[in-house]
Parts: sequence; C-alpha cells; structure tokens
Amino acid sequence: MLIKRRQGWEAPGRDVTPEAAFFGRRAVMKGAGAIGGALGLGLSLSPALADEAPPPGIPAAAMRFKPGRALTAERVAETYNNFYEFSTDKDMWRLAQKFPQRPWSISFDGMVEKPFTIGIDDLLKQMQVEERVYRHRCVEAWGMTVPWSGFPLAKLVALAKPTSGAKFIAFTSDENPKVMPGLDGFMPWPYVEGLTLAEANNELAFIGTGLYGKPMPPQNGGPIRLITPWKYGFKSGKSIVKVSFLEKQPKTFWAELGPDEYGFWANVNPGVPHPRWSQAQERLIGTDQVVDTQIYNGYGEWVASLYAGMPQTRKLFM
Ligand SMILES: Nc1nc2c(c(=O)[nH]1)N[C@H]1C(S)=C(S)[C@@H](COP(=O)(O)O)O[C@H]1N2
Ligand SMILES: [Mo]
Repeated sequence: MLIKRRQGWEAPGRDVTPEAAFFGRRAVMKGAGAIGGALGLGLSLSPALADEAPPPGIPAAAMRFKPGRALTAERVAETYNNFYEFSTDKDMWRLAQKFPQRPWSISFDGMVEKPFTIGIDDLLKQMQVEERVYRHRCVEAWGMTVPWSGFPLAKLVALAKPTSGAKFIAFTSDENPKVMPGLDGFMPWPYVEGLTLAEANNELAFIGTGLYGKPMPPQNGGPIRLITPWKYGFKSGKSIVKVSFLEKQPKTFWAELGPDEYGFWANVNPGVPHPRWSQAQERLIGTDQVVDTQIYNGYGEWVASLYAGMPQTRKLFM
C-alpha cells in the first residue's frame, strides 16, 4: 500500500507533478503514489558531506567534480527510476529485470566518415573505464548523487569520426516491445535526446556503463546511457542503440511531447520555474532533505562557457 506523504517542498500552490501529468490524471496519481512509496523504504543518509573525502569504496579521482553531497543509497537509486518505455511508475525496476542486456550493439550514422555498428563488449574493450560521482537533477525537483562508471562522451565522438559539418549529436534509446509495456501508441517513440557537438565534447558529458561499481542496471539505462549532470535528467537517454551526427538540432522526445514545458537545452536553473512548479529546490531521494538547486546543477565552472555567447533566455533552461 502506497501512502502519499506531505513533503516540505509541497507548499500549497507549489504543485510538483511528475512528467506523467501529460498522460492524464490516473498517471499523475500513480506517480504521486510512487514518490510516497520510495520515501517509505525507510532508508536514511547522513547529512551532506562537508569535504570531498571519497566515501568507502570510491576512488579519490571519482570526486574531482566535487559532488559536495552524500551518496544516495544504492537501493534507492536503483528502485526509484524514470524509464517510460517500461512504465510511468517509479518502481519500474521490476519490469526491467527482463530487459536483455546482451547481445547489444550501437550503430553510428549521419555525418560520420563511415557509418558502423559496434558490439557493447568490443566498445568497452576500447575504452578506459573510470568512475565519477555526479549529482543528478530530475526536472521533477528531485536529486540524487551516485558513482557512475563509464568513459567521456568525447571518446565516443572521437571513435565515430564526425565530419566537419556535424553540429549536433542525437542518442536513440532501444525499443523492445517484448519487454517494454510502456511503448504505447501516443508517445513519440523511440526516446531520442540530443546535444550540440560542443556540449558532447565537454569533459563533464559522460557515457555511463556502470553504477556503484557494477554493470549499469537495466532500470538505470543499461548497458549504456548518457549522463549530462548540468542538465535536467531527461536529457540523459538510457539504453542507447544509435548515435547520430547531424547538421541540425534533432527533434527530441520530451520537446515533441510537451514543447511548452520541455526544450532542447534543459540546463538546470533554480530561477526558471517549470510552468507547473518551482525549480528553486530539490528533494534528495532516500532522505528527508530538501536543498537549494544550483545553476547548471552546480557545474557552471565546467559548462557555463558553452553558453556564454547565447541569449540567456528561458529557452536555455527548460
Ligand atoms: N530512454 C529513456 N531514457 C530516460 C528516461 C526515459 O523515460 N526513457 N527518463 C529520463 C529521466 S526523466 C531521468 S530523471 C533519468 C533517470 O535516470 P535514473 O533512473 O538512473 O535515475 O533518465 C532519463 N532517461
Ligand atoms: Mo527526470
């Protein structure tokens, strides 16, 4: 039985509704129940770390992007997920246990010297895997801090050899109707997300192939996903099967579904509210803590220069 508990951030008139609001009242009610359910797991964490000493089992190098927060409990990060191909419920992890992770291959197309397809294990052999602790900020006003493993997206770009006309990169997620009951008729599947090539080559942009020192769980986007910690979580497409290099900005899943609420850029900004809720604060999942959200999710030091020449409008932050 899921119980909806009133949280500190649920001030009257500040109606934080999951993205599922698009799919009608029933989906919204289910989403709200799932939030209560995850909080009901009874896990708690110590307050945010004062320094950047690595938590047990985490290499010091993984802390170089200064997470500044305690790690989210592993079980929480792996049982409270958004993966709409399966379900709009946060506890879709059960369904994902049947999602085959091998064989898996990723194709590269569009503006590249030569299109090709590579198996995940061949790809992993070519990459030096490292660990990084990043904050993750969902547009639904929750956050987590987790140790990902993987490699810089720039390395994947280099492998693909884009031609000089390529300005954007698009990531397509797998569509597997055998195991994904959420692939219904009216959402614009497959899930596609994109970045500019300059963003993709930024050192923060990361390809995740593991979490908490294990292979990436299917519910978190195994075997391979994108991680762009300065942007809202919906930018980080899961379970990627295709990487395309383009001259023009790609049409993305969320921008197609709700163009007034979700855009291409989606850079985190506490000062730009979502049309239906504030982005000023975030709830740290698995805890009772609510913390202030930071511009670029606190990663401005690494990414603000990407946007310096652009008009600083709402569009950049939705
Ligand atoms: N293919 C696909 N990728 C996706 C999503 C999705 O529904 N489908 N949800 C996104 C959203 S909204 C978030 S917050 C993150 C959640 O990642 P996590 O479950 O590992 O926390 O995945 C993103 N990537
Ligand atoms: Mo999200």
